[in-house]
Amino acid sequence: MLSTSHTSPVKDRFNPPSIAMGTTKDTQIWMMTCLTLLIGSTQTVSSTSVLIIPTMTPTIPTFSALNESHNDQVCSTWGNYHFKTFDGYFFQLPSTCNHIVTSLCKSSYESFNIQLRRQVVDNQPTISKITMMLDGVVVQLSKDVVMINGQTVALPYSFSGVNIEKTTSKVKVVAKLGLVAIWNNDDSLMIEINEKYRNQTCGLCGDFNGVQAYNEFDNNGGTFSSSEYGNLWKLDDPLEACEEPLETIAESCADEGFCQQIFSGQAFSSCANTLDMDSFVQSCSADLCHCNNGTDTFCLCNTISEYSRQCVHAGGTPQQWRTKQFCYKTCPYNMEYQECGSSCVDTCSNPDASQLCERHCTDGCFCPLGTVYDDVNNTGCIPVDTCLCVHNGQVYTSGESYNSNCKECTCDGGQWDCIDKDCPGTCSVEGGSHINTFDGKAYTFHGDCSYVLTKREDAHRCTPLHSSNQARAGPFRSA
Ligand SMILES: [Ca+2]
Repeated sequence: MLSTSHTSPVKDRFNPPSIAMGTTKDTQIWMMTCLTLLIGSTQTVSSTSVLIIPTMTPTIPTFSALNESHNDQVCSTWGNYHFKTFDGYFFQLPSTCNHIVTSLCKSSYESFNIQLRRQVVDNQPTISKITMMLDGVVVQLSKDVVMINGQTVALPYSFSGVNIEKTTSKVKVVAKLGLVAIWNNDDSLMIEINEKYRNQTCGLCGDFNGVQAYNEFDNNGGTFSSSEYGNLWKLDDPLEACEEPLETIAESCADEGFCQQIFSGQAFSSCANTLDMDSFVQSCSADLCHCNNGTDTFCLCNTISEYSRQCVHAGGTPQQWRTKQFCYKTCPYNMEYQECGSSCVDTCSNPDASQLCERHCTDGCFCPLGTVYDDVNNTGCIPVDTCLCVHNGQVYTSGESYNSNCKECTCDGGQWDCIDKDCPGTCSVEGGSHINTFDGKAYTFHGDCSYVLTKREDAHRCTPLHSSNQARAGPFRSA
C-alpha cells in the first residue's frame, strides 16, 4: 500500500491518458489485489480508485507589472506615422512606402530583418503589412492573414524557433533569436530585442547604441531629416518606385499644456518619472495640429495609447484613462478594454494562465473579473463553471462524462476529471500454445501436461481454482 498526502490548493486536473491514482479525502491509495479471472470470463482485474476533488477556493486574479524597465530595448511606431527608436529618438515619417524597421547589420549573417508598410484607410494611416525574416523563416502579417514561408497558417503557430500567437487585440511574434514583435492589428507595432544586439542594428529603429540621434541620424556633421532618414531605409518591391513624401515642416500650433496635462494625469502617475514626457508632449501637439485640435480623434488617442504601452515597458502600471467620451475603445463579445491586463489569457482550456504569468501587463480587450475566454466555442467570456469540454472532437457540458480506456471522465467547468473504472480482462490460449495474458503479454509455450491458467488469490494466500499435475506445473506453478 502506498499513500501520499494531497495538499495542492488547486483542483487536480487529470487528462484521460494519465495514470490514475486512488484518492480518499486526503490520501491517495494504491491497492494491489489478487486477480480472479478464469479464461473467457469478464471479471475485475484492476483496483478500484476514487478521486475526491478538494473544493477550489475562488481566487481573484491579481496581476502586477514587472518592475524591470526595458524601454531602451523597445522600438515602436504608432498613430500618425510616429516612430521611437531603440535609443529613444522620436520622429514622424508620413510615408506609405515599404521600409526596413530594424535589421542586424553589423554581422556577417543577417539573422533578422523586419519591414513595414502603411496604408491610409478612411483618412487614417494604419499598418497594412509587416514582413519579418527571422533566422531564415519568413513571416508575413497582414489584416486577418498570417503567412509562414508563403503558406497561410492558423494561430497559434510555432515553427523553427518562431512562435506566433493571437488575442482579440494583437498578434505577437516571439523569435528564439531574441526578438519579440507585437502588432495591434492596426496602427501600432512594437519590437523588443535582446541586449546582445546593441550597436549592431540598422533601419528606422536606429543603431541601438544607447545614444539618441548618434550616429544613425548623423549626416556629415548635419542631421538627416525624417524623410531623408526614411529614404535610407526604403525598400521597394521589385516593380515599385515608391516616393517618399515631401519634407513636412514641424508644426507647433497646439496647446502643449493640454498634452502635458494628459501625461501628468493620475492614470499615468507611475509613468511620469520613467518616460521621456517632453517627446510625447511634442508628438501629442503634432497630432493635435493634424487633427485640427480635435481631442476625440484617432491620432491623439494613439499617442496616449503608446505612452501607456511604453509606461509598461518602463516598469509602470498605467490605469484607465479612457472614458466613454474620450478615446473610448470597444471590444468584441462581452470583453472590456484595460490598460494593464495580464498578457496570459485565462481560457476554458487553461483557466489559471494569468496566475502563472510572468510577463508584464498589456493593454487590450480582457474578460471581466470572474470569467474566462471560451476557447471551445469562441462565444466570448463566460463563468468558468459553464465551460465546455472536448474529447475526440465531441463537446460535453459540465456533468457529462465518457468512458474510455478503463476510465470515466466527467466534464467539470472545462476540465476533465477522470477516475479509474473496473475493467473486464481477457486471457486466451490460441492454437494450444500461443498465450495472451490479461495484461496483453503474448508468448508461446509448448507443453503436454495440464497447467493452471489462472487462479484466485485472497489477500493472504493464493490457492489454485483449477490445476492438474501440480508437481509438473512448470511456469504455471501455483503458490
Ligand atoms: Ca543611436
